[in-house]
Amino acid sequence: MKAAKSVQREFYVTFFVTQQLDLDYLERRGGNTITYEGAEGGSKEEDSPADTLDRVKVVFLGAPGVGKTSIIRQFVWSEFSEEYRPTERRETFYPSVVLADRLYELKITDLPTIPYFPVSSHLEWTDFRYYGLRSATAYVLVFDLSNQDTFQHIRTLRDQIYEARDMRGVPLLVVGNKQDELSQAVASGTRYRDIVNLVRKHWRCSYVECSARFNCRVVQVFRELMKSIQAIEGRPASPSLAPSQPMRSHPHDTSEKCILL
Ligand SMILES: Nc1nc2c(ncn2[C@@H]2O[C@H](COP(=O)(O)OP(=O)(O)OP(=O)(O)O)[C@@H](O)[C@H]2O)c(=O)[nH]1
Ligand SMILES: [Mg+2]
Repeated sequence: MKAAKSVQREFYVTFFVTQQLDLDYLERRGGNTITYEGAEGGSKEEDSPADTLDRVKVVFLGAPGVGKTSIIRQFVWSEFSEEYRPTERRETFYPSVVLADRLYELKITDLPTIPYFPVSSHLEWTDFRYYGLRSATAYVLVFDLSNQDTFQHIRTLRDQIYEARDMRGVPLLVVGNKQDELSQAVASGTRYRDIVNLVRKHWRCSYVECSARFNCRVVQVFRELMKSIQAIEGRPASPSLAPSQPMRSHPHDTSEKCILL
C-alpha cells in the first residue's frame, strides 16, 4: 500500500484545466486531427495551436495491426477496442505526465503505416507532410509478440531512422505488444530470444513487453520512455507539479485520471 502511494506520487497522468486542453478537444472532435479543405479540393492536415507549444513529441511506429493505437488509447483514455480499425490519418494525443516530480507535456502522434522513414526534409515534406517524423523527440517502435514477423518492420524502420537523422539524444523504445498472446512455446524459442538480445544488447534500447488489451505494463511503456528522456535531458526546466494545481479529466474521461505504475 505504502509502495503504491509512493509510486502514485512518482508517476501519474494528469489532465489539467488549460486552454490547450480545450483546443485538443476541438481537435479530437473531428477525428483527432484538424482537416482543412485544400484549394484543389483535397484535404491537408495542419498543426493545431497546441502543437506549437514546447512538448515532448513522441511518434509511434510499427507494422499495421500491432497495437500502436490500442497502447496509446489505453494509456490516455483507459480504453480498448477488440475491433480493428486501421489508423487512416494522423492522430495526436496530449497527455501530461509526471515522473519524479517533474511535469512533462506530451504530444503523442499515431500514424497510418509509413512505407519508409523519410531520409530528407524534402521527402518528409512531399510524402509525409505534418507527420513530424524527423523532428520527434522520441520514437516508440511497436511489434506484435504473437506475430514476430512484425519485428522485421521495426528493424528496417530503425535502420532508416538512424540513416535519416542524428539520433544522439533521441530515445528509441521498443515495445513488444500482445503479450497476452505470447505462447510459452514461442517465448522459449530462439527467435524470441534473438529479438530480445538484439534490442537490449546490440541496439542498447529500452524494451518493454505489454498487453494493451489487458492494460498490462502499458504505463511501464511510458515510464521507460520518460526515464530515457530524463536521462538524456538531465532535469529539464519544465515546471514542477504544484500540489495545489487544479486537475481535471479529459472530456472523454468519466473520472479524474491517475495512472499508477
Ligand atoms: N490480444 C491482443 N490484441 C490486441 C492488443 N493490442 C491490440 N490488439 C488488437 O489488435 C488489433 C489492432 O490494434 P490497433 O491498435 O488498431 O493496431 P495499430 O498498430 O494501431 O494498427 P494500424 O493503425 O493499422 O497501424 C485490434 O483488433 C486490437 O484489438 C493486445 O495487447 N492483445
Ligand atoms: Mg492504429
